[in-house]
Amino acid sequence: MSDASYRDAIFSTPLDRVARFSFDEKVVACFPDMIRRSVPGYGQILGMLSLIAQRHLRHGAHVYDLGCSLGASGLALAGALAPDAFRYTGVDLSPAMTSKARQTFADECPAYAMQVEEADIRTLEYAPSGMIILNFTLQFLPAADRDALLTRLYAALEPGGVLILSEKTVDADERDNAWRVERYHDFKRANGYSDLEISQKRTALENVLVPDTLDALHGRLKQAGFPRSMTWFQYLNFASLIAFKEG
Ligand code: GEK
Repeated sequence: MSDASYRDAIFSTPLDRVARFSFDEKVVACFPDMIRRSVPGYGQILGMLSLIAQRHLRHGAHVYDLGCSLGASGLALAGALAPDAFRYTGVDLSPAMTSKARQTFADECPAYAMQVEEADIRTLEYAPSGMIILNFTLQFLPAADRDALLTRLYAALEPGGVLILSEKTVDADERDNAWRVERYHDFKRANGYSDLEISQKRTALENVLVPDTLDALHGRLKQAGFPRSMTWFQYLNFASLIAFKEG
């Protein structure tokens, strides 16, 4: 059994003071299990990436995957597209994530042009790209840094390029928000998390993951320069948006 299949039990024992969540070795070891059981629709979003790429990506164009973690989006693209269809660069701040992602690409898709960089996506110099994927990453940046990053990504996209932005969201209406959060906790319970794990993870993510409303996300894309964006996927308090740079 590869260590990628370890079950997430990070918040299963009572912790005196719940530590702030971080993307360290412990998280990397169980990350695929954690994200699959914690993010409603994660698999469906990955599955659609290659279909979106087939429609929007020029042959051989460059793709960024920002906050790539273990490179799941890159693997999804390589699983569906030919080796010469695209060039991929995954970027992540966590050395534990980038070294594992590099190894995975070398093992799983050696014929593909897959690069992984350890860098802060806020300060990276971006090369022109046909598609930029931000799957569940913008939410971890300080709110004050989000607009500036999206503006730089708009500039890096080639005409006709697309940005995929997937995020945990919050509802402006308190009652709607409470309903979504409660059903989300039901979803996690049904996926085998205990009440203790759910509440400890929630505490650990406080002030680390600060979600926007869907309206705020569309507003951020507009201020960045995107003339058009739409929510193409929503499942409870998780959503994926696509933004188009006109060609
Ligand atoms: C997936 N997209 O599997 N610069 C670079 N990376 C960062 C930064 C930053 N400033 N801040 C956070 N990260 C992935 C899932 S996980 C989402 C993305 C989650 C990285 C961080 O190290 C982590 O790997 C990733 O963003 C967020 O489709 O765990 O909920």
